[in-house]
Amino acid sequence: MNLIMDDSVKYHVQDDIAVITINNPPVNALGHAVRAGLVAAIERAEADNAVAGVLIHAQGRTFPAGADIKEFDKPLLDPSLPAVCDRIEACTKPVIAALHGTVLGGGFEVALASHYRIAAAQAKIGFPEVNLGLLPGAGGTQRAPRLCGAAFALGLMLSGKQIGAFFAKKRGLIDEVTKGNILDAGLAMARDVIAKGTGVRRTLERRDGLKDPIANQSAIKDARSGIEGSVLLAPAKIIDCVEASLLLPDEAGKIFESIAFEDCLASDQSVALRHVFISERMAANVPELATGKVRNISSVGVIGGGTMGAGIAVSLLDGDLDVVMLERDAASLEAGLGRVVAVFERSVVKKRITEEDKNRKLARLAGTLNMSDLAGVDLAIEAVIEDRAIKEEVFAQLDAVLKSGAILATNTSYLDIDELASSISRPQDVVGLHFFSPANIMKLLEIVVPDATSDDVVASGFALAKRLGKIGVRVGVTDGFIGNRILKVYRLAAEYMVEDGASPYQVDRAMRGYGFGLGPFQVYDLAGLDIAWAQRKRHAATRDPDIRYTEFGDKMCEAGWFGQKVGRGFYHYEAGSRQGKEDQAVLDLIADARGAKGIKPRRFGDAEIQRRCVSAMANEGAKLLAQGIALRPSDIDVVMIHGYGFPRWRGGPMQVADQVGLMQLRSDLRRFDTADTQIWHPVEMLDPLILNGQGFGALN
Ligand code: T1G
Repeated sequence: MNLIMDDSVKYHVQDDIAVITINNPPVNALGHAVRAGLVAAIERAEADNAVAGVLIHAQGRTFPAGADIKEFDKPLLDPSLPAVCDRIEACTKPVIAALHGTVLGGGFEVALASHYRIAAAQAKIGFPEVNLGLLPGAGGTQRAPRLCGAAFALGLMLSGKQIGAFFAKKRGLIDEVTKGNILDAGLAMARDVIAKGTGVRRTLERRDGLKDPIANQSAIKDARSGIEGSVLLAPAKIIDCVEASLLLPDEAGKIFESIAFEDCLASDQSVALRHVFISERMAANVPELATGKVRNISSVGVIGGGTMGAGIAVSLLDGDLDVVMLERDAASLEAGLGRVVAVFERSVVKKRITEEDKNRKLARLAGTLNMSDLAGVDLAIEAVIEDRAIKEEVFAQLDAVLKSGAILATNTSYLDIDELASSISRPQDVVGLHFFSPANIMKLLEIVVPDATSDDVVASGFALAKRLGKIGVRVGVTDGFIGNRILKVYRLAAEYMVEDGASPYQVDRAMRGYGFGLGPFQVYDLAGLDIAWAQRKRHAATRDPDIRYTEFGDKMCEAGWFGQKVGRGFYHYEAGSRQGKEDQAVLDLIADARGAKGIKPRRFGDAEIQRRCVSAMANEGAKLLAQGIALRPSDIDVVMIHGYGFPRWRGGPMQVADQVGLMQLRSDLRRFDTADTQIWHPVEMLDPLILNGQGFGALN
């Protein structure tokens, strides 16, 4: 007898087993229809005398990968996921869950609420809720510890990491693992359970993981000390819930969990983290995909084997692409190839890859001194020094040798790519691929689209980003693209405050307190003060004399204080140490610079420092939107989080502006704005949004 609930949950009886099939692509998220379908199916199976057991499995690439994240910002419809899990667990006939793909969050909670679990050998299991500022809110914090103990459950829930099926079995979370077809194996397990008459086996009634209360209590203690000082809400709530599973009766534990879940769900942190999850995926939706045809890229020429060139080569080899590195002389080529080999050797030592993996990847790497050896590549990426004349020369040579249809990419961080493209015969094949250092680690890739570039090339850029495991963000041509343009105003905000009385060390502390790993002046020391100095000098002739200019940075560079690489910048570094010490000489230099301008220093509170920096970033973000450089506000958040260390749990400068409210943002900007600073002058586009009671989110 076949009964269709709706497409997302199907029900049929095979022999005496009710087979419930979840089918909600792409990842069988447990949206409302699936939840309602599951409850209806369980009730149908229970009422059907021909049914002796129930099998839950999923079609497509995975068993449910969790609750539907896109439903969290809407009123949640019944049945809730905790209710679905309770209904499955309460079923009077044994329920077997057959797991494959990435069984995550609520998906694994459905499995835990089932009475038996079998997984495909390749299946991955995990509780990634903490990455969304949430906790396993459908009984996971109560049921998991009963099977695997508090320590392992906490490890899974606080890390958000996935584990393999065999490991999950070893830890008692899974009963069986099959190398065969998961549906067949699930049916076989159901028949076996029915035949043996082992019946229902409710996880909440299990005590396998609770046999050693001492160990469980110390796991709670260790976990608490492990998050000491953290501002994140979810990890603390997770520990509270797992502790509740040890101390409270079943129902009370579940109620405790659901209250904690609601607290997390409503928190700004979770709203921000969910925004980031969706924004990371939305960034790939660019207009050129509708018309652009992705070109095949299997071989890539990398011009320049310096830090960036070598990192890009590693990333391409990790993407199983063939790479030819070109350098201007044998010594540079040897050094460039050496850098690539060194990265893989370090990964072998750290057991991230095997010796075989390393050899397989390096077998795809070649080096050359002859541009003509790049004639056959599908893509060429130049990563030579940031000098326009040299880059134009490289592009001219590439234009002369590359096959028709090859893509020419530049890794420039600042230069005008429209000009670079117009310097060759095929501007339609030019694109900016702005990697971030270290290029084999950083997930962000700014895909810069000059005016003449074809949709095929843009679409190919995004396909490459996906292949390299990067998050591609579409950017129009402007000085500094999205990230460096916002970094520039962030730095100006920090420098203005220092000239007005704040210490660079206080500004760094305030921004670390805000959630950045490093403050702006520590980043200056890391990157090198001379880089920005060279840029300021490059723009000196065109600088607007009416706009405020702080001199203390130039004075430090004139003194040779370029940062970590010379042991001295805003901080002083002992030989071989990356830990900077505050330096009175820097404070004296700044005080002299103030004195020279007659500036009477004033005090800044940390909150004002944070608000001045973040509001300047959001304002610049709005300018980038108004100029059409950025497609949507969420792209700006993705760039700042993945490229510039903006704290993920705050969601990015545009998300923060929405949480603060654009009205508040505008009044802050008006308060900070002065005639000689542009960075806080409110952008006009704020007004209509405020008028309509909207936030930047309305533009996503
Ligand atoms: N809800 C809604 N949509 C989802 C989704 C989810 N849970 N997971 C993925 N998608 C969409 C995604 O937006 C994209 O859509 C498409 O699926 C492919 O995803 C009560 C509270 C599963 C490992 O956190 O980690 O359960 O962009 O591009 O790289 O305790 O997606 O194509 O339109 O990422 O192969 C817990 C989140 C939820 C898992 C696949 N679960 N997902 O990675 O593909 S909270 C998660 C992932 C919860 C309960 C709690 C990954 C993936 P589009 P993709 P992928």
